[in-house]
Amino acid sequence: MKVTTLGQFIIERQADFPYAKGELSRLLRDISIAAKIVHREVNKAGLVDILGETGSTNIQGERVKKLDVFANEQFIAALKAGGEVCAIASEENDDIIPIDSEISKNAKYVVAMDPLDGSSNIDVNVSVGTIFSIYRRTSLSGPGNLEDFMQRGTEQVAAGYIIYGSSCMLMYTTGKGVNGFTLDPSIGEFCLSHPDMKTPMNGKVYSINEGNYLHFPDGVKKYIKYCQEEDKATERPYSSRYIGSGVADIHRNLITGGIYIYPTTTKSPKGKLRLLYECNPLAFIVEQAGGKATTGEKRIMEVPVTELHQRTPLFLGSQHMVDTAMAFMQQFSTTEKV
Ligand code: AHM
Ligand code: MG
Repeated sequence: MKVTTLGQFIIERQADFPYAKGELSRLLRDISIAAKIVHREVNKAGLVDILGETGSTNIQGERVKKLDVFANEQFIAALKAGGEVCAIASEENDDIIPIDSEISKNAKYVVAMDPLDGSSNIDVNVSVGTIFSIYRRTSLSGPGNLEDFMQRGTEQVAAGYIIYGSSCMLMYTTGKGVNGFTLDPSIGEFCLSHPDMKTPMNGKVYSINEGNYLHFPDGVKKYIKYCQEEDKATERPYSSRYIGSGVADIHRNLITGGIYIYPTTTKSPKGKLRLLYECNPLAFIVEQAGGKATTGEKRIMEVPVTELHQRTPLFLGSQHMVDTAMAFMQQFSTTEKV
């Protein structure tokens, strides 16, 4: 059986980007290196009681870091060392990180990322993930600036996520479909396991934090009730599955078919999730796999980006399910427009 590693695959696909001269390939490689390091630490998270509590000093005399802080530092370090990006935006940093170094002086890209999404799940041994989004810079030279990130999701040149789950997987797209790689720990390589991945047009899973039910827009409440009704023709009721770790919920739904919703609530009137480094990259992946991603009203990737940490409601997954949920939104929600 032929095994294709991520490195080989990227080289083979480089011809898709004749103008990119390998920079994008190197950037993806830098991300995969940080992912392996974070994977190693996530795997050891349960040992923290033995090796030292977060914030304490471990046996080597180093401060034990929270994993989300550690992940942030690893990705930033890998991207800086690679020299292909001129600025980074991260969920962990209030402001962008401009990069001003000799090796990055010709860098063409900026990266927005959520280094460890769903980090409340680490302490309970549940999957977490990293989400990343790559844009071509709009500034001309020098370190990147905030404006470089104020681009719609449609301008992404690549996006992906890593899921630190029962296996560690890296999924990415450059706008020519989605390919998934599973880390083989025995050789330390991501190997192509899900080539040209497609998501089903329909599914039987809905994923939403129903604890917030009373605070949802009417359209969402009605859609949830629709999912729960008995109907043979559409194989309802659907199953409710919510891990509370976005990458894990979305990854499962991508494979089996399903819908993930994080709507506006009366407590979070703009939604909870972030447009730049959560919703846009996930939307790019899901669309490239044949699914759909909207705010409940319009396409996520066309929402103008005006703030680094901008929030948006998200309806994402199998096309038919997203269409149905949007129809409920249109019919029942008149006051919650975003
Ligand atoms: P985070 O970036 O602070 O981890 O928040 C994002 C996470 C998603 O992974 C997950 O789907 C969602 O927030 C869960 O939120 P809630 O606990 O409100 O349902
Ligand atoms: Mg997050």
